[in-house]
Amino acid sequence: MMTARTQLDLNNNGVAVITIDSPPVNALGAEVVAELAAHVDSVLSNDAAVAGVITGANGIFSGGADIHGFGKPTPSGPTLRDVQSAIERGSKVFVAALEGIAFGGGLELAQACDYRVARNGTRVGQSEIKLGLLPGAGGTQRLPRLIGLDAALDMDVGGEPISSQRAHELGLIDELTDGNVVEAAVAFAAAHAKERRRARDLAVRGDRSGLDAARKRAEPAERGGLAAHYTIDALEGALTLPFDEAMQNERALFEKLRDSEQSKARRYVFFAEREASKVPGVPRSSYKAKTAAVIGSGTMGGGISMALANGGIDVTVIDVDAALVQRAKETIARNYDSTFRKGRLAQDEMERRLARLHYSTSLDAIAGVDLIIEAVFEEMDVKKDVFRKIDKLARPDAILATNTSTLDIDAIAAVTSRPERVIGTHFFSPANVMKLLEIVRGAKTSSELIGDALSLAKQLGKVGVVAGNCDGFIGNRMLAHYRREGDFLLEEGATPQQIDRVIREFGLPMGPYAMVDLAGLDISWRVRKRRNAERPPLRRYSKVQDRMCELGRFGQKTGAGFYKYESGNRAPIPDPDVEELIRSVARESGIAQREITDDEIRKRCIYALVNEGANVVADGTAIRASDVDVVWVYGYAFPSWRGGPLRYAETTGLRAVYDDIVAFQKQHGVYWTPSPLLAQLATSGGSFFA
Ligand code: 3H9
Repeated sequence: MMTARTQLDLNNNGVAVITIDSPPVNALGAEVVAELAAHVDSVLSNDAAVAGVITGANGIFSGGADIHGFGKPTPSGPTLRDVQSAIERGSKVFVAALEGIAFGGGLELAQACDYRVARNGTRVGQSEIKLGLLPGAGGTQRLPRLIGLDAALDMDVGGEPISSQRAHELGLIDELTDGNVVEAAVAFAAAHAKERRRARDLAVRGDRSGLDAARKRAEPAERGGLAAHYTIDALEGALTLPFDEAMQNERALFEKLRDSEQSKARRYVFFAEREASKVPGVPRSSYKAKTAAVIGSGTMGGGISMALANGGIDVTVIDVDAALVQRAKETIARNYDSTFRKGRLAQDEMERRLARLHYSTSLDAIAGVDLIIEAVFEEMDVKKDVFRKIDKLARPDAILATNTSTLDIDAIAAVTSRPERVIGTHFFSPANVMKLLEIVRGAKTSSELIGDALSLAKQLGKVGVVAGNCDGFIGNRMLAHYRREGDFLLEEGATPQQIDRVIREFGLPMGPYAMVDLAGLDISWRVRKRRNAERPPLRRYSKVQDRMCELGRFGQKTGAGFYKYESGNRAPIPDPDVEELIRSVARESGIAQREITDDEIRKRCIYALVNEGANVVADGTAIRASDVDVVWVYGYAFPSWRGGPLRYAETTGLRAVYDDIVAFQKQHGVYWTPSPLLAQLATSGGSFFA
C-alpha cells in the first residue's frame, strides 16, 4: 500500500511549496489528489502566499495517475481535473518544479501550472498510450497549446518520454537548472508572481495535416490501435472545439478507453511485467555488472554484446578466429551507425557504447570480468567444452551464463566446479532490441544468482522472467506447439501466406513462416534432429520443413524459404514451388487436403500456445501464469492489447477454449491432450490468475 501524502510549506518568502510525497512514484491516487486539492485551496485563500510551487519528493515529480485505481469504482472526492481547474481559476501563479520523471497525469498537472522549471536530466512524457489510454487530464488540449499540435501528437501518440532539454526547446519547460529545482522554482515563481500564463488561453499552433497522417499510420482500432485513434480524435478537438468542450470530449474518450479490453490487457501487462521480477525465495538484488565477456561472435553473441554495452557494461567479444571477430566488430559498428542514422541514437552516446566494446581471440580475456555469457553454437558438446574452460579461468564470484534456447542447463553446469554460479540467460534475437530475457534456473543455481540475473535484466533495460530448466524453457517450448500446428495445417491444405495473414490479423507482427524465414530454417532443423530421437515413431510428424532444408531453402539468407526473396529485398513473395512441395509431402503422408478456414488456423495456432502455456504453469516451469504472458509479449511480440496467450484464453472463456481443444483431440489425437490444469480451471470456472 502506498502512503498517500502531500505537504504544504509556506515558509518560502511568500511562495507556498506543495510536495507530493507518495512512494514509490508519487502516483496521483484519490487520496493524494484530495490532499493536493486542499493544499491548492489553502494557497489560493492564504493572503500571505503570493504564488505556489508544486513538486514531488524523493527525486521524482510524478509517475501519473494511480494505475491501480482504474479498475475500481470512481472515488467521490476531487479529481485531478478539479485541481487543475482550481489552479487555473485562482488568482495566483503556480510553478511546477520537475525532476526525475513527470509522466501521464503528472505532466498534465504541470501543464495546468503557469510555468514549469525542471532539473536537467528529467524525463517527461504522456505515456498513457502504452497503457491503452489517452492523456485524460488535458494532455490533448493544454499540450498542443504549449508546444504545437505536431509535437503534441508525437508525445501523445508515440508515448515516448522526452528529455528536459528537448522539452525546453519545445517550450514545455520554461527554465532548466542543475541545482535544487525547488529553490529554482520558488525563485521563478517570486519573479513571475504577477504574470499569469495559463496554457488554456494560448492558441493552438498547427493544422490537421499531421492528424490525418497519424490516423493513416495508426494500427486499425480493432487491432490494438483504439487508443491511437481516440488520442488523435481528442487532439482534433483542440482545433475544432472550445477548450472546455474539448476537455469534456477528451474525458469521454478517456473513459471509453479505460473501460476497453485493449487497455485492460495493456494494464495487466504493465503489472505482470513488474510481478515477474518478484520470485518467491529469491532475494531482491541491486546487482550491476561493470565488466563482461561474451564468447561467440555470431548473430546472438554480437547482439548480446551490444545489449551489454547499451547497459553501460565494458564487454569483450571473444571468438576463436580473428576473421570472425573482425566481422562481428564491423557488424556491430554498422548496426549502431544505422540506429544513429535513423535518429534513434545520439552520436556521443553511440561513441560511448562503441568504446565499451573490446574484441579478442583469446579466452584469457574472461579472467577478471564480472559476467561471462557463452553464446556459441547450440550444440551440447561445444557448450560443455567452453564451460570447462570458463571454469578454469573465471573469477570465483563471476556469473557464468549460457545463452541457450533449448539445452539442459544442468548438464552444462555439471562440467564446472561451481554449478551454483551457472545460469541460463536466453536472449531473443535481435538481442540488442528484444526486451525479454528468460533467466533459466538450474537445479543448483543459487537464489542469489537468480536475483542478480533479474537485476542484470533491469540494468540492460530488459524484462527478466525466471524459467525452469526444460527443453525450450517457457517460450520456445510453447513455440514448438504453435509451429507444429502451423506445419500440420499446411499439410492439410493451408498455405504459408494464409497462415501468416491470419496470425498478423490476430495481432502478431509476423506469421510463423515469415518468422522462420527470418530466423533461418537451419536453426530449428538442428533442434528437430535432436528431438526426433526422442519422438515416439508413430506420432504424426510434418516433413515439410525438413524437405525445405534438404533443398537448401533456409529462408531470407538463401533467398528462399517458405517465400522467395528478391536480392536485397526482405519482402516475402509467395512461391508456387513451396505449395507444390507441401502438396507432395501431404500426398506421401496420406493426408487429404481440404479448404482450411481462417478461424481454424487461429484456433489451432493460438490454442496450441494456450494448452502448452497451461502445462508450463502446472509443472512450475513458469512461476505464475502472468510470466507466460510476459514471455510471449516481450519475446515473441504477442499483442499486448490481448495481454498474452493465457489472458487471451481467459477473455475468450476458458470453457470455450477447452471445448475446442477437446474437439481437436478427437480429430487430431494425442498432441491435443488437454492440459490437466486447463481442464480443471475450465470445468470448475477457475482462473489462471486467481
Ligand atoms: C495517467 O496518468 C492518466 C491521466 O492522463 C489521466 C488521469 C485522469 N500508478 O516501473 P517500476 C509502481 S495513466 C501506480 O518498477 P521504475 C509499479 O507498479 C498513468 N503504480 O520502477 C511498481 O510497483 P511495485 C500514466 C505505479 O523506476 C513501482 O511503482 N503513467 C505507477 O523502473 C515501481 O515501478 C505511466 O504510464 C502508476 N502510475 O519506473 C507511467 N507507475 O514495486 C507508468 C509505477 O509494487 N510507470 N508504479 O511493483 C512507469 O513508466 C514506470 O513505472 C516509472 C518508474 C517510469 C514511473
